Amino acid sequence: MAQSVSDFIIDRLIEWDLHQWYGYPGDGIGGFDGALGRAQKDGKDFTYIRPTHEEEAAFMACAHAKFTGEVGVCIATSGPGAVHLMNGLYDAYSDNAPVVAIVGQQARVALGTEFQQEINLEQAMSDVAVFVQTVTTPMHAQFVLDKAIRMAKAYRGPAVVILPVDVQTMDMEEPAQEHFVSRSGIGHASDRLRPDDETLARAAKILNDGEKVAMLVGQGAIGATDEVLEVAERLGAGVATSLLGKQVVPGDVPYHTQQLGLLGSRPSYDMMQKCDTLLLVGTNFPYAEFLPATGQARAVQIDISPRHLGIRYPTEENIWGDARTTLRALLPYLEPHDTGWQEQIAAEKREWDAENVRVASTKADPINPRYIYLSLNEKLPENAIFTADAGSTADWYGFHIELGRNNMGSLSGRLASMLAAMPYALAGKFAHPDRPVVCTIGDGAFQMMGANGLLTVKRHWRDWKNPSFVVLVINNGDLNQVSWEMREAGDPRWDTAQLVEGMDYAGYAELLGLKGIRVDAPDQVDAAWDEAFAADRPVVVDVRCDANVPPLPAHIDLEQATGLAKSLLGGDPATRQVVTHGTRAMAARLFARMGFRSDE
Ligand SMILES: Cc1ncc(C[n+]2csc(CCOP(=O)(O)OP(=O)(O)O)c2C)c(N)n1
Ligand SMILES: [Mg+2]
Repeated sequence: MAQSVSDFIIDRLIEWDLHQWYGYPGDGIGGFDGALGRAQKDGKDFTYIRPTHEEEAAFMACAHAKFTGEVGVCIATSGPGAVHLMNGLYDAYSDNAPVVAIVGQQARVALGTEFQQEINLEQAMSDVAVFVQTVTTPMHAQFVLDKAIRMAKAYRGPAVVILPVDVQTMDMEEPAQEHFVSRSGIGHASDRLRPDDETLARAAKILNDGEKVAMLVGQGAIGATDEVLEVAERLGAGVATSLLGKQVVPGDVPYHTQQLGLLGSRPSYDMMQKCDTLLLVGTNFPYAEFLPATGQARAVQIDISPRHLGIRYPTEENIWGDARTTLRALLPYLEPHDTGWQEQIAAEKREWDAENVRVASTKADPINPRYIYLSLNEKLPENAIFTADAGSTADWYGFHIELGRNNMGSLSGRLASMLAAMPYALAGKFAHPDRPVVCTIGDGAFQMMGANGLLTVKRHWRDWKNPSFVVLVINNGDLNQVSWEMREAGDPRWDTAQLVEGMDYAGYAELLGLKGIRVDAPDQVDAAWDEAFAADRPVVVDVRCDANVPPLPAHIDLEQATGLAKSLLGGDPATRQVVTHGTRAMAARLFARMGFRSDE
């Protein structure tokens, strides 16, 4: 049988060293699906996972890219399948993750005819895709696929290959050496970009002149942990990380103040307010109010994407380079600094840690969600992969989880999409089946797609080398993050929109043959983690949490406090509890700072 265009694409993906694909079938991608089935039978070197929704497939491809550094691959049918992919593709776009989507389309003759399941995919995808192209003939397939993979990697985003159904089954043709035809090859260019010496010397001069250097490190520095630490030590700097860059700096580094921003720490905030020099590494942190004032700090930025340089703070030196190579090249130029500033930051961080423990230990009804994370942080296996969702789990992850050198962690960052925690966790597991995975997700997001994700767990967990896959459901009966956002904006929470219908999450896990652990009281939390991590199968830990514990930032500004007061006066049904627990939490912060336990 001659090689079809679909057979060719499958072989070419493998030649590009891409072996983990996520997809969902349909007749618009039918010729490709048929080829996939044959290729699997022939033992070709790829794994095709079909989750229960195309959106999950796209998030899984994005997370695969994040957890491996490779290009993620997802596949969907034309029309509705393609549209379902889009949220995950936007996630890849937003977090600079390279993904290739292979999307079916109706036959070429049907384009623009309003045929069933025919939409203008090039137009629909054009906002999200770094490259989008329809394959028009067999000869065209090689170029389009090669360019898509190359563009995804080079521009760190989703590239979309649209494959009309009639082209899918045509015999492949080798691109000819003739007018109009491009013959393409395989392989990415190295992105180890070493800046020139003059640039490095200018940047070093700024950093050497600084007496209070703050570093803000993002996901662009993943893989550069040693270099980040060496530079920080040399400069006597404190280091804050973005949420996506959390894993770059191990939690036990004393001057790592963890995150900056609404779900960040006070020492991160204070460091930014007091520093005289700022070094941004691989981060596109957008929140101006948490960065130094204009003119307060001289700043240097390092980024692999030139479009991200100089756009968040008036940086003096913008260095186009990858974090690892650039920091390595910069080190010989850097002079040793006094460690007083760094020690001061470490002392503030220790205080913050103690305060956080106290705040997390305050009473709640029935369980303080912060305590769950505090305990989880203690029990987290050293090589676990951690995911959080867009709700309050993102706050608790920011406030209470410190990743170690061998941990990885991620979430839908800039897009901040609900439901991503589950496909992220699944992709983490498929990419690293020997590692424990912890998925933390709100009950709202669990009902959106987490429950479906568990069916994929049910289908595959027996194939995993290490079956440890722990799903924490924050069972608060509420779309809590938004309830708090509403309160801060001065609107009372309203049940019609905010209530999450209760269900038995642990029971659901048991129904699927997994393990379910129900936690109703604070004294069950620690033991629940021990049980979950010792289990011989995936586990759902269903914890009944208090929805009235505020995910308070380290600093509540006057506007937020006024909004909260207005919302409570406006008839928020939980006013009493919010006041009780909110006050308790605030009091805990104050008492903690003064060295008391709030419940003493
Ligand atoms: C796809 C999507 N829809 C809506 C939102 C807005 N949103 C952010 S958090 C949140 C509530 C999440 O509720 P839940 O998953 O129960 O988590 P909780 O905050 O209660 O822990 C909503 C509606 C979003 N970020 N993404
Ligand atoms: Mg909830």
